[in-house]
Amino acid sequence: MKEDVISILKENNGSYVSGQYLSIRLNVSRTAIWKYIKSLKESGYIIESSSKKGYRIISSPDLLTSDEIKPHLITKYLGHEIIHFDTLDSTNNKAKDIASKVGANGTVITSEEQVSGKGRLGRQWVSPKYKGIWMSYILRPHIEPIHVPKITHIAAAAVVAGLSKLNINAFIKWPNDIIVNGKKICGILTEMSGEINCIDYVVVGIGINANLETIDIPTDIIDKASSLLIETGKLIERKILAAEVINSFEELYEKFLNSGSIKDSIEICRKNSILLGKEIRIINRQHEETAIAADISDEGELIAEFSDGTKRKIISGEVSIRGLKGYI
Ligand code: BT5
Repeated sequence: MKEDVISILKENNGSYVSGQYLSIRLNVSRTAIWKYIKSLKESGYIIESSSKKGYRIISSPDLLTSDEIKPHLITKYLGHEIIHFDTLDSTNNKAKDIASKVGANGTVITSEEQVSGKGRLGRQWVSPKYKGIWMSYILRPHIEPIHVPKITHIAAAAVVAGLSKLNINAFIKWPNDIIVNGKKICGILTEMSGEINCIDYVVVGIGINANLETIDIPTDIIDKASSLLIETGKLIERKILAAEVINSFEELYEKFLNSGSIKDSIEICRKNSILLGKEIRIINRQHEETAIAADISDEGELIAEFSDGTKRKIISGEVSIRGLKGYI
């Protein structure tokens, strides 16, 4: 209901809307409207109240709600339904829960914080309140499960493209880390449910450290993790960046669905790769090898070249990649 009040106030572009009009249109009492307005003010909306004229909106907070993100979307379906939470364990878990019931293709789950944000292989993802963009997309592609890892490359390319709209130059540490000034500012976690030949749903989770400050980052990861605020010195409008990433994702994802190829995404991944040409350690369980990151194939595999000149394709998810001297 609060969302409906905000939509009506926004429809009126800063002009006054009477309490009576709101109460008739939403079929609730004027006291209820007053309570919604009070709660909206508490969550950061600046709303002017006049006993004669009613209410008018002056400004909106930077929240990851449907109302705040949707006006900036140019998508055909992605984000047309945004389900927003103040707090969650993990947006990926919530998205999987919703997808296993009715969640439509293109539904986006956002949360202001995650108390058990997840990385790959059961790792943790730090997700403090109001500081980042913690979002997951529900997708129902008609593709074979073997192609699902490609969606991580699409997401990585979409984050880089979204950041470039804000004039932020970012790099990709294949396959799922986004890097600014040598530090990780975003991670991607793609999960799926289905059978051998058929996907029920895919959930793409994207976590972007927008406005984290140094004290928000645990000391054990401070040497490799950072935020856009720390690296650029500028406060990021999370709703705008979230919308830009959603817009870029749908465009690249549609190209994939229509052509069966992720060439456009891979082009972005190659151009912005932080690994290509560098010496890397390929860590697969206990086994560790050194190679040069020679290329990324059109299918998204990392092509590693070994000292004897042989090359091998590495599939994302198979290994961890580290720079020779540290994280990159
Ligand atoms: C990832 O895993 O990078 C995937 C992260 C995906 C997070 C999103 S947020 C929305 C959605 N909902 C979820 O629950 N998850 C997704 P991985 O490559 O395994 O990296 C995890 C490692 O990154 C951790 O072990 C830490 O070392 C480091 N890390 C943890 N939190 C971080 C943060 N906020 N920023 C940068 N690095 C972090």
